[in-house]
Amino acid sequence: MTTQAFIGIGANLGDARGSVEQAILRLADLPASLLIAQSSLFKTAPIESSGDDYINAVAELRTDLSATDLLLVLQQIELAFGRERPYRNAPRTLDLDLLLYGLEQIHTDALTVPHPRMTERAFVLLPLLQISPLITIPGKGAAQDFAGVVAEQVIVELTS
Ligand code: PH2
Ligand code: MG
Ligand code: MG
Repeated sequence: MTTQAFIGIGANLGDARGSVEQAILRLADLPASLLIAQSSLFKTAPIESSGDDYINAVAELRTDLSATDLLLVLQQIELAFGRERPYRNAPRTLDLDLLLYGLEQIHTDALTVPHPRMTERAFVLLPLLQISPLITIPGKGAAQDFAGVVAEQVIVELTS
């Protein structure tokens, strides 16, 4: 299990909370991978998106999958949850974003890692910091240093 990877999880269509909880179980079942940590679930206001509030979380894996193979299995899980893409940032049953893949910086047509907007979004940054307070974002620096940038965004930790 060679590479530490972080996955951003989001949903705001259908049973969003159930979908995020089920998605974490699916991540725990991925081949050649271990689920190391999962954040709390958070209720968050849509950012550049419409529809209901989102449920968001972040999961940490260790994996032997390549970044490309990890992306493919994440997309398969999204499809299994009925994900459709009618337009950019449309409400979604499940969104699984590869946020970080070790210290790699990846820029291909299919994949940009670190996720380009992760330092601007409380719904990614705060769950990430909850499970990995000292994490560094390659090319950007300590994740903690961006907490002030997102301080105005509405995000509520769900309990039980
Ligand atoms: N995802 C987006 C766009 N906007 N807003 C919230 N609150 N949570 C998300 O997961 C989210 C979003 C694009 O993936
Ligand atoms: Mg996303
Ligand atoms: Mg996505």
